[in-house]
Amino acid sequence: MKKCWRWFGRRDKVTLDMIRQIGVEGVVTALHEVKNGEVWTENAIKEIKDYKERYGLCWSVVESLPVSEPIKYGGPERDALIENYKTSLANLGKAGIKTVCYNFMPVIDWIRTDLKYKQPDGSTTLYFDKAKFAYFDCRILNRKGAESDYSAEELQAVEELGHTMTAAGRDALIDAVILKTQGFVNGNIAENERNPIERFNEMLALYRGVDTTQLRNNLKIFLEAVMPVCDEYDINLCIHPDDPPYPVLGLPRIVGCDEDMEWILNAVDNPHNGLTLCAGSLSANPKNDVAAMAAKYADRIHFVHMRSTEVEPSGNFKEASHLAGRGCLLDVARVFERVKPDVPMRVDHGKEILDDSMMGYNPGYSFHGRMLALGQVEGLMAAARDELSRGFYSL
Ligand code: DNO
Repeated sequence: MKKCWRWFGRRDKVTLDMIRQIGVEGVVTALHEVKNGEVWTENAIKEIKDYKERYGLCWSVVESLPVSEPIKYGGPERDALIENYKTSLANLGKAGIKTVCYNFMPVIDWIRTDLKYKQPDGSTTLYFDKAKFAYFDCRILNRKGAESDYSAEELQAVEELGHTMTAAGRDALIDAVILKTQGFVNGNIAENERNPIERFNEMLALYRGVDTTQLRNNLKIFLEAVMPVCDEYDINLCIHPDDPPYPVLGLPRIVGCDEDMEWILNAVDNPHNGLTLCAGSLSANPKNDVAAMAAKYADRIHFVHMRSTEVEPSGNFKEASHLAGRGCLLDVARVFERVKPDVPMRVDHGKEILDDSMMGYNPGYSFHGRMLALGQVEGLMAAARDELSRGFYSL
């Protein structure tokens, strides 16, 4: 696998000067300052590409070229927005960028309830607490009918949280779920949004009546429209799994399990319609066998995210060490080192260790934590390559 690193542009506190010292071979980035739905111009693409090249680093993967909401819910602006998407893709193609990651999650991208969950060793990690999320849904968003999506135990936990939750605790939850995590990944809501709840509820309302079948149809319409551009420029488009990989807030989510992947690949059977194998997102569903998915779909996987989670019996989960947890990253490395050794890969969601917490890095995108993870993953890759050179493999 090719060792890449997600970089959020010039405002990222992890600079290109830092990452070129730690063995990174390629950069994963996006035009973060361009609003969702607007065209990525040839000039803007060239400017950022040249900037990276001045540091001796190439732009390996776009993450993400965001798909705007009307494309996902099928609004009247869909056709015009798809045209913009095609123009952006063509402009990337002209610049020689061949791997583009995106997702198709309605309204909300990745979700965590705690961004600094304390570990016994003093580091912090990201955490998803189901009861807190249910509280957010039922008591903060006050979503109509939300209660029917939760079990009696979960509703009981919401009730209990209602007695102990402080105003600061509520604010921290809103900050984690809506502002911080969405803000820096080209989400719909900016980090400085003054009325996040109102804005969020308006967005949820756009999806009234959109179920799994409808969302799948809308993905198919999108893919069929953009594939000719991908074919012309040989661009591999690769959809990122849903995180967490199941429906939330009454919204359908369609990239969470093996059956979903199969559906997507068959719906538009073109090698440029591919997947991002995010071992972390997929591992949060105890039914998913991540390494088996990697082996099964390797020919259509164009980008890999190496991270892992530990899932508790309640379904709560946290980021695990890259050497542990349900992601089984050694097996994932075994698959790709054997069948796709050049696939771009980045580590994801490192812990905050040492002075990371003081540096203002984006949640999950610490420097030291991710650097440690990259070192661990390099070790896994070396082990997998060593096995191969001795002629044995298990997956
Ligand atoms: C979270 C990331 C996601 C991912 C997008 C891809 O940290 O893995 O935000 O970049 O879903 O579109």
